[in-house]
Amino acid sequence: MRSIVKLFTLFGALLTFEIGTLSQVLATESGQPHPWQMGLADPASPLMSRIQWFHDDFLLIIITVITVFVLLLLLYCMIRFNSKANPEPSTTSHNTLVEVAWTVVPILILVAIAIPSFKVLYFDRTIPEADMTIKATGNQWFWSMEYQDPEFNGIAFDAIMLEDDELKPGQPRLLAVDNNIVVPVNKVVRVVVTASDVIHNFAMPAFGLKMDAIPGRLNETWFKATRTGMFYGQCSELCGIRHAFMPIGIKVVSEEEFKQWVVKAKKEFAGKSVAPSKIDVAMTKTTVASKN
Ligand SMILES: [Cu+2]
Repeated sequence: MRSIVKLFTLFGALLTFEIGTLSQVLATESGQPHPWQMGLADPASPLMSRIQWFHDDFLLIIITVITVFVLLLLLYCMIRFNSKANPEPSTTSHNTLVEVAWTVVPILILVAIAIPSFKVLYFDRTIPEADMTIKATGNQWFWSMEYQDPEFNGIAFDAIMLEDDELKPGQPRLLAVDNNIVVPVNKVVRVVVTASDVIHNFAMPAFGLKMDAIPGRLNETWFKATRTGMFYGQCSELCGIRHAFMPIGIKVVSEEEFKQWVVKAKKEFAGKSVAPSKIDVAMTKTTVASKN
């Protein structure tokens, strides 16, 4: 089913001669949305793989079968029972067998959907023993990240969206940030999510993450990145004027590269909390945005 979604995307790209899109679709699976994308993000965690199976290979088939069945039923009724084909309609008003069937069959379908649905939810909510913990705090309008384990000496930084003139080649507009979360591949990362002002939401489609960041409350989620690369997410809770401009970048690297990054990051970020200057930057940008 996944390949069908991809085929549709390719077809859409061909129709509009979007060669760039074509190459992107054919290119290696990316950690960011691309033009003409249909369907979910390419999974990069065990949770997202399960979510994708549930949606693409299970729900989509059930939905298609039901839709086609109802369409055929409608067409049959329109042709077989219109006033020309059936001038003297039957006066039947009840049929016990049909009524029991159209009650019981949907119940069975819902139960069949509920079982794998709960399985996915259970998998999501059962946080395995974590290799490391990162705290993400949503602020209007940027994220503050903290590496919580003692071996990181309190690496902490803010992640602020890059403006158009700050983008380096290859960095996506409105998604790239100045400081990415860096994590090792195939390690369980617990993410503790909270907010300092209003409700935000820590969302990372390729990992299947979407967790509300609520002031005064600690929410927990987790991911295990199954491949290296750059992954992008966004705040997914309307949180104010610059809600659309507080993306999240997660860079998944090999164990070795991660160790090197930690050495560097300790020098740059250790023991720092939210820098007031950066809050000012975000606020200034807001003023500019509201003036425009
Ligand atoms: Cu937000």
